[in-house]
Amino acid sequence: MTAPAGGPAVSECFRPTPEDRFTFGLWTVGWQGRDPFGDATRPALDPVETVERLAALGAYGITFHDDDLIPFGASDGERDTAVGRFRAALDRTGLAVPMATTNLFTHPVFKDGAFTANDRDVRRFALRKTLRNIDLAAELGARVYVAWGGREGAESGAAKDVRTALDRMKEAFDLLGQYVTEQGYDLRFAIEPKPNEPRGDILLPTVGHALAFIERLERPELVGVNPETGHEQMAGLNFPHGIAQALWAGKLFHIDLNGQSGIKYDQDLRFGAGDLRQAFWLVDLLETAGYEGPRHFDFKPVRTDGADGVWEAARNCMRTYLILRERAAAFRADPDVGRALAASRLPELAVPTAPDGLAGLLADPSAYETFDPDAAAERSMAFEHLDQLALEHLLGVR
Ligand code: XLS
Ligand code: MN
Ligand code: MN
Repeated sequence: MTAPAGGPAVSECFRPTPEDRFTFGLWTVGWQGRDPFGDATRPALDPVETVERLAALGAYGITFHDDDLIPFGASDGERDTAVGRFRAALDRTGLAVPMATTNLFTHPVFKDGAFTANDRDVRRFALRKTLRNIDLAAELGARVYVAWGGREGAESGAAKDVRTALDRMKEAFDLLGQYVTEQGYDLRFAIEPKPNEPRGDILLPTVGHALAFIERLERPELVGVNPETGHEQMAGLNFPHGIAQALWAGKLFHIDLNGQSGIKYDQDLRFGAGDLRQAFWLVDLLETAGYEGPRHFDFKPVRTDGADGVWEAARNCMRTYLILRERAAAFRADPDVGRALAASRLPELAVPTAPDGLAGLLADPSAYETFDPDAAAERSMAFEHLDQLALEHLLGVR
């Protein structure tokens, strides 16, 4: 993957292939640049063209909201035509559909939420809309169904009884779990947390909130998380740490990769923009922890650019991931790093604290009676050297 001396130019390296499992949402490259202050700056994209372009760039798959593919309110005939054209493009290109999701936020009917709208009729409609698209997702071979509750939230305290809303949220996921079980679908759910935008405050705002919620469900094994880089960073959180905890809990069912510069609106920059150091540690984590799911990019190509910028940004998301993968592997393979990790006592963290149990701990005088805390406090952890080694690998000077 790296440019060897006398080998191909760097621009020829880091070319993705379907084995890299890169996927994109139809709505990402398809974003027309409409924002709260301005109209679209680009024309609509045909999903068929998107499939063809992404396949040519070396992507593995494509994902969609129901309404990205089938306009809201389309007739059955229009629906069949849209799905038929899309499926034919998938067959032609070999692109997979590993994930699908529901749009429960654009139509004004969802202005107060979907699964937790105060209005019961809206909740029932939201569930039926979701179940309908789950059938299509299963038909197209998706294994993960994402649930982003963008409108599940409030702007004012009295407007939402949060404990009761969580009862309704649980009811919805229990029904969805029952449905896929009864249909025999090989499909699991991934909740996508986000702290705010479009609601002032959104329910299940972080990975931690979602993980705790999942354990209260009837079928917790069917539900995991789909964390997005920028969403955790909008809350000032460390994204690789959140991902590590999701992996630790066996709940990283899917991931949305993008870029974000600090605590502000959801920027959805291309992957690697924003906090590059967190991107480096994230790739290091995904590649060493055995995560086998898709590397899904959920970003918005900058609205200043035309189609050239759209496809270049898609290419760059994948290229940057591959560059960081190579940089992280170089960091792990460097003998100086091995020595620095040992000096920082990382191997010791993997040793259980009390392998001989509580009795052994209580019976060991070196653990307390003869332990010299002042001497232990004097040992340097040598983290500075370790961190500089990582930075230099990231910068490509080692
Ligand atoms: C919005 C979300 C959305 C989900 C899918 O902020 O990222 O795009 O990923 O509904
Ligand atoms: Mn986002
Ligand atoms: Mn997302």
